[in-house]
Amino acid sequence: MTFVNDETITPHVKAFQSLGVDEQLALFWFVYKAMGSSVTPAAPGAGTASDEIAEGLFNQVKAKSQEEQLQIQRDLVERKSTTIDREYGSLGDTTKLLFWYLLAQGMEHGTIIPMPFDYKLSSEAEDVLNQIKGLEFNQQITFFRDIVGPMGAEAAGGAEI
Ligand code: 45D
Repeated sequence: MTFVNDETITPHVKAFQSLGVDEQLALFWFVYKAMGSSVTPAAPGAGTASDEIAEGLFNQVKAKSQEEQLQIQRDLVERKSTTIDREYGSLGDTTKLLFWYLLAQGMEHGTIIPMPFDYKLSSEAEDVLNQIKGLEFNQQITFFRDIVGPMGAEAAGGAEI
């Protein structure tokens, strides 16, 4: 496993976080698309506690209207203190990643609000996308963890799962 120096990732994380909410969501989507099949949970449905928790939270989002689904994702990015954001905040970073992965899959399967088909990234977001594409796989994973970690809200005294 390659040693990943966090300092190489920090500028990319900062660049990502400096974008507007919708741009962050859109960029995250394009990154997911760019990764293609290189990311798949090792054993989908393996049934660990954290898998079930990610799925449980995902199912809550899936049950909402498309508008609410979008609002929930915007709230996560903006770190609002909603119920879902606090539940999200109690997850460990890998579980958070899995949750976003499930959302992206839901977008592909038509159960989560899709990207508008004509959505164009700003040139700033395009730059960040290219930076991320240029990272090695391990660095990309570190980048994702750093992005999804601080999203949502602080869990009220709960330990991370
Ligand atoms: O109308 O160790 C806009 C695991 C505009 C396994 C919009 C893993 C307006 C264990 C806002 C754009 C697999 C977990 C609409 C590791 C508008 C493990 C909507 C790795 C509709 C390492 C935008 C997992 C929307 C990884 C809805 C690396 C955007 C997972 C939504 C990576 C974007 C997951 C979403 C990634 C993006 C998920 C949901 C990159 C999700 C990206």
